[in-house]
Formats: sequence, structure tokens, C-alpha cells
Amino acid sequence: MDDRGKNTFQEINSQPEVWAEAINVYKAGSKVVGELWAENQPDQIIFIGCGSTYYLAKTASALFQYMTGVPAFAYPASELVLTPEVVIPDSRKVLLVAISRSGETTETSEAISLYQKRTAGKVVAITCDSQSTIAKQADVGLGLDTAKEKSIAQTRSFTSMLILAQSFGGDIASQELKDMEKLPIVAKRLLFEYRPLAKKFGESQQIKKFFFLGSGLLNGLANEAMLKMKEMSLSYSEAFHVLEFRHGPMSMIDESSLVVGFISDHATAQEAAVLKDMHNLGAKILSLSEAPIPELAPIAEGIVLNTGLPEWMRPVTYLPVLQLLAYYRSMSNGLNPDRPANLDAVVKLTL
Ligand code: F1P
Repeated sequence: MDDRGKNTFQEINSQPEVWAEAINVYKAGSKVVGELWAENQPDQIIFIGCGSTYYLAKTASALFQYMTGVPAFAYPASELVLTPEVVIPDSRKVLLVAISRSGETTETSEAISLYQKRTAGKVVAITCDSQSTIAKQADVGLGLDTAKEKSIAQTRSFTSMLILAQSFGGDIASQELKDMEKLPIVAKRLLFEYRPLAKKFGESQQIKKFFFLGSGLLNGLANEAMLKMKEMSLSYSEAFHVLEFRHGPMSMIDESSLVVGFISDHATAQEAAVLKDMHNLGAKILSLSEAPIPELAPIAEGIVLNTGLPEWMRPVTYLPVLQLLAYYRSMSNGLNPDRPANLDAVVKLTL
């Protein structure tokens, strides 16, 4: 029997249940992280990770600053290890948030050690292994062990760790978290309703190039969707800030391009205009937005999220259908999405 992609497919579709667990895990840990925050009063937050978890760090830092007003930055963990001077500011009370599915990635673990040597700042770890090296290095850990995948590419681990990070940000900003409980239902609906669309685009071999455009809270997620497409299907795949796409990258657009637009609420018109321009250059268009966008109806297929949730709670809902897109593309290319070429689940180095 052909078992290709069995794990990835199951893991993508298990997100509603795993997200519900993530919400409960945060509830259980909120007192401890809240106390750490109150005792240390950080005036800057640095998020680190590698690969997918770097893109998660980007998403979490944008969300955190948006929610709390505290300056937040994201770096690949290796940047902190190799050039700490440009990552750790001298004069600030910094909180380091280290994100790692495995909790064993050498760069992230080394970055924590170096940060702890150089500063008196605290460390929060978000992982999918509460007994891992990184979880043990941290002052406080938020861990969701059941989100870890058998597959190498991160799908449900990414979104579940994002739910932990956004709960943390929302909590610090004194936001009501109750509505987060609607997220699993939304994920279930989106995975059911838009699976045929993901399959159609994923299996279309007319499409040779994938471009993922997202800004603000959504840029890290556009990058993660880009990485999923690369890892699982070995396809040409790039990510950009939406309006940046006109400043050079659009020279790559032709009839073999699919442009996926992560459309925000507050800049719908400007972002939709970029998608229209790319349609005029020959690209196929897929948009994701909270509500239908009438001006795109004639030229784009649309994924309507229809979450009814505040904008900060909603970014995670953009990903599941795009994970399916990468899965179907991989299967259509005759590959095994569970085992991307040249990759291991953890990168261990001698640094
Ligand atoms: C990070 C990571 C993954 C990537 C690859 C290698 O791991 O870069 O994002 O898919 O499998 O490892 P982690 O620190 O989040 O465990």
C-alpha cells in the first residue's frame, strides 16, 4: 500500500483537537508566565527559533508588539550565537522567548546559554517536548508534547505553538482569551470546506512558481507557507511583504505563477490592488481574508476565513489550508511529504 503522506495528512487534519489542547495548556501555565512577566517587567522581547520556528518567532514578535506595545524582535537563533552584539541590546531588560518543536536544536540551545551568560534576563521556552534540553534551560516552559509530528515538516506543532505564543501576548495585554476556544471549530470548517480548492491548486502542474504575500501580523505566516511548499514539494516558492512584491520580485510573474495573498482587514484595498496587478501580469490568484473581497471576485479564488474573531487572534487560521496545498503538491509531484529531501527533524551541530 502507498503510505506516502499518511502522517502529514493526519497531522494537518488533527489540528482542531490539538489546538483545543494548546488553549488548555496555556490556561494551566498562564499564572507562572504572568508572574515571570510581572516580576521582571521586560522592556524588550526577543523571539528566536530556526526554520519554521524562526517564522513562528517572526509571527509571535509582531503579535506581541501589536498586543502589548512592548518592542519585540525576531531573529534566527544562529544570529544570537554568531553575532550577539546586534541581537542583545546592552541597556535593556530583555525577555528571551525561545521556540523549538524538538527542544533540541543546537543553535537555539546555544543561543539561550550565551544569552544567560551575558544578561540577567529570563527565558521562556515554547516547545513540543517539555523534557527537552531547551525546556530545561528556560525559567518557564510552555510545552505541548502531543503536537509533535511523526513527519519532518512542522504543521500542527507550528500552529499549536503559535496558539501558546498568542495566548501569552493576549494575556499580558489583558485581553479576554475566551474566544480562542472558537479556533478549533474554525480550523475544522476551513479544512473541510477548502480541501478541494487546496487539491485543485496543489495538483495543477500548470503552476510552477508559488508566491506567498503577507504583511504585518501575517508576514511570518506567509514565510511559513513558503517553507512548507519548499520542504514538502521541492517547488519554487517565495514569500514577501505584500507591497514589496512590486519592487522587483514581480519580474518573476508569468502564467505559471500562483500568487497567494494573506489579506489583512486594515489594508484590504492596498493589498488587493497588488493581487489585481499580478493577475494582469498573468498570475493565478488565491486570496485569504476574513470577509469576501468583492473587487477580487472576478479574478481570484478566495478562502473566506469568516472567524468572527479579533484580528490578533486570527492569523493562525490562515495556515491549515495552505499546509494542505503543499501536501497535495508534494503528492502530485510523486514525493513523500512525510520525508522531505535532505532534511532531519532536528539539526544538531558542533558550534
Ligand atoms: C527547527 C527546524 C525545522 C525544520 C527542519 C529542521 O526545529 O529547522 O523547522 O522543518 O526539520 O529543524 P526545531 O528547533 O523547531 O525543533
